[in-house]
Amino acid sequence: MAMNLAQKIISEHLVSGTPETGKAIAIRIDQTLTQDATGTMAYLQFEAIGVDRIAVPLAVSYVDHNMLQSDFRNADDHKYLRTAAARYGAYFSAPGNGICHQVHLERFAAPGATLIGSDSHTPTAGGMGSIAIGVGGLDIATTMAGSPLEITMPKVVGVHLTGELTRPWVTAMDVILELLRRLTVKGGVGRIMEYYGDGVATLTLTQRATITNMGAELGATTSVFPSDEQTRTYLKAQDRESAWRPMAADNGATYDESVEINLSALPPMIAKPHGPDNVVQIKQVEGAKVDQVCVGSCTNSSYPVMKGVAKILQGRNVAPTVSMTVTPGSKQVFQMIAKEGDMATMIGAGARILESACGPCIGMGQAPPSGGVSIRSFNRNFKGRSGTADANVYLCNPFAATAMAIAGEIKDPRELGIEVEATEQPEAYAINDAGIIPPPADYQNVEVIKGPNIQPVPSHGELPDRIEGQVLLKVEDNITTDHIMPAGAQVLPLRSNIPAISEFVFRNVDPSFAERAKKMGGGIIIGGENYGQGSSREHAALAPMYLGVTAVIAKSFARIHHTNLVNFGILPLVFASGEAYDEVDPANKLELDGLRHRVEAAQDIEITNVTKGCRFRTQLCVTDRQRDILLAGGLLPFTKGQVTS
Ligand code: MIC
Ligand code: SF4
Repeated sequence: MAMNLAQKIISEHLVSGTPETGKAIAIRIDQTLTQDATGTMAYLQFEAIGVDRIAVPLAVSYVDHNMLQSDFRNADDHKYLRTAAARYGAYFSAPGNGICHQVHLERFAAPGATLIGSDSHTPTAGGMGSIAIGVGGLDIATTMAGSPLEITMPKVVGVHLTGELTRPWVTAMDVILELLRRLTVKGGVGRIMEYYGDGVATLTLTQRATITNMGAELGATTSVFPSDEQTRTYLKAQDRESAWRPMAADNGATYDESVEINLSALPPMIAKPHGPDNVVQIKQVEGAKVDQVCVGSCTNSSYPVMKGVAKILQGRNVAPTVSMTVTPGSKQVFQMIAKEGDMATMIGAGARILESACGPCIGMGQAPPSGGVSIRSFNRNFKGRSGTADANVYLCNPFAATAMAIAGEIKDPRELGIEVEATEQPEAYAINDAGIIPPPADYQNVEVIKGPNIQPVPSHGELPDRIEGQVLLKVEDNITTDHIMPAGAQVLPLRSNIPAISEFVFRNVDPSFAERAKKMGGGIIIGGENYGQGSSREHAALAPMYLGVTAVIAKSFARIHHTNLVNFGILPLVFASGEAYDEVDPANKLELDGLRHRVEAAQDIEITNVTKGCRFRTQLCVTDRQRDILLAGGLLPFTKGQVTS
């Protein structure tokens, strides 16, 4: 049978199940990545499982998120991650090497490999032809401890690319913005986006990585490109040609759904506040004064992007009322643009150069002014994520963003009279892996060092037969994990301390949430469609669990958050009918009875609304293994049970 590329790679790694849409499958994982904001929990959980050595062929622990180090906490996390990597068998990428997805692409990603990462933008490596999936930290921990990854086989969507990106001011970013415009932030849920067609060969590897990176915003499980001569050229420039293998869908392969994009016809686009799918053409929103422009993030910080930005800034100035930041994605890129004079050009034009890290993308500094307009080449513009609650954040391609930094207002860059030239891929990147520390041979002697802010992972007992609790909060559609568990400079340093971070749950939605949850001894959350979209941060499940949240009842869930809820023993229940959502109100008292039997028998779960004296039905859409995880009280007790039995 002719297979598409996703089916091929999954079949090569299949451990159990049949790769048919909707069926549970387990796959062997070749590589894992963690970053520091999710990695401390992942390694604490790995330690709690009690296995002596990491069992996957390659694990890399990156430091790129928590980089402000305004006190000992970030630095202590880095030290813990470095010593844990050495002790258990992972590579450690020190602060300064760059953003995990960019560095992984450069130094480790391989065509045909499977990668899981405790970051939602792990699919960036799909640009290399990997099946790369974002998951919660606990899934990384159990995989590092030797378990395969269980997923529900997604649909495979064929994205047929025709034409070429030859129009001025249009980049790979516009391809994914166009897909977001058409499909929305939930259009990719339960799907793998697989790119094919004549347009593919015209895209360089870093352009492909921009597209696969932001496939996360579609809610897709992952996105994948074939591996071809473009892939080989990039790997050769990284001195890794031996990792290359050609990979493509078989002739005659079919897809569950298809979409077509003509690269030659795309205009420069922009996502308006406050969602990455709120996409229009730039010319439709011209006029507003711009306060800030940020170029960088794991979506747009490659060498060709930086070179292009410098060329636009050459001989020009950033408007005096605009604060422009530029973040090179990795040490390689940083070093190369420094050596080749592009950084001097950027500095001369008035740009502020930031270290290679996530930085403003996750609210670690550079918050815009009150009510300000920020134009970013990043992937998320959720309300408040920038650190300024009332800022208006727009997302567009890095060249258009640079043009707006010069213009000082939102403007179609094609009207500015500036020429923009394409940048060639370099023949050789500046490779210096001194900061990527391999695991030592004498690992038994390594002491794992935990600073005072690093607290043990909380866990709870088996699923009870009866739950009762108040509706603590009712929220609308598309609630993000940034709403549930905010990030930013104040909260990120608490990622290794669940009791402390739990105080911030829903802080920007309802500041009294944590206090109320504690007072009520826990309770239940009601959500709309696509509840928990966005990041992979398991803290958005773990911290509510710590506050006593026992169930989330929503119209539908985003994939990673759904799994994270299960992993921490919180029931993710789906309303059987839309009206039931309308009928349940905040502070209603709900009762769930006969739970263990219903979960075991895969039955619908009836809920009594004690306050209103009525009942409604919900479904628990989980795999058989997830039922067992829920019954055990979460993935940690479930896995520990398996390791010891
Ligand atoms: C993000 O972009 O939201 C993050 C910060 O990278 C998260 C991970 C985290 O919260 O630590 C993600 O995308 O998964
Ligand atoms: Fe970092 Fe932003 Fe990428 Fe998340 S989306 S990994 S915060 S650069």
